Amino acid sequence: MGKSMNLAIAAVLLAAAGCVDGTKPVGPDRASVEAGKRARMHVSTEETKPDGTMGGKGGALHMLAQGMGVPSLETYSLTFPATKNDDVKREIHYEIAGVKGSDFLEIVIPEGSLLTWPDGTPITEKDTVNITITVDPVYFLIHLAPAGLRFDPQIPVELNLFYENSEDDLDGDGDADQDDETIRTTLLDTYARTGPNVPWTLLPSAHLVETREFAANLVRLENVAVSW
Ligand SMILES: [Ca+2]
Ligand SMILES: [Ca+2]
Repeated sequence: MGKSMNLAIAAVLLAAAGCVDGTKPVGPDRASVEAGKRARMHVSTEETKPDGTMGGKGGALHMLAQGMGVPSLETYSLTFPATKNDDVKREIHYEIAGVKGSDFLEIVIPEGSLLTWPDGTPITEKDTVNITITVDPVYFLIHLAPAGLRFDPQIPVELNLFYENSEDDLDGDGDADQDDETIRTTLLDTYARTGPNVPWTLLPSAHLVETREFAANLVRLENVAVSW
């Protein structure tokens, strides 16, 4: 890495720190968590713009983050086999001291749903597909691979994402009030894209506002985010 790149990253981190000061965090823990989130966004994802927002259709996309102090997930990477001949269902939960907690994700691949490999080759009844779910540790963002694998639109995959453990201060002004609730109930949605250089587009889903859950149908493996 060249000196200019190091300087660029340092400048971005300084800018991020300035952002945190400007939002009047409620305490030092909040500030350090927020700084960590923003630093991570700038340094380790290829999906962010220089201002820390995600590239979205017609503007920035704000990804929903996990709340502070919420339990970890039981796993952040899950690989499982699927065939055309069986229903496959997998779940990822939160976990506290080795005990399974509330739901984070549920995916169902119905019998007959697997259609084509990413290169367009048909998936046959003899094929076994190893599907991998990778979960972002900070945001409600999952990567589904092999990206581009297609499902029969008549028998789509069912994906449920549960966000009861999300952050409450969605607008980042240091409180959790009606403004945040309005964002959650009216703007929050699911978005998808197949790779880092492709724009995010709305992924149609049902928003169960009361239970804080999104239910989407997938016709291909891609990246899915809960965002606004
Ligand atoms: Ca707020
Ligand atoms: Ca407020």
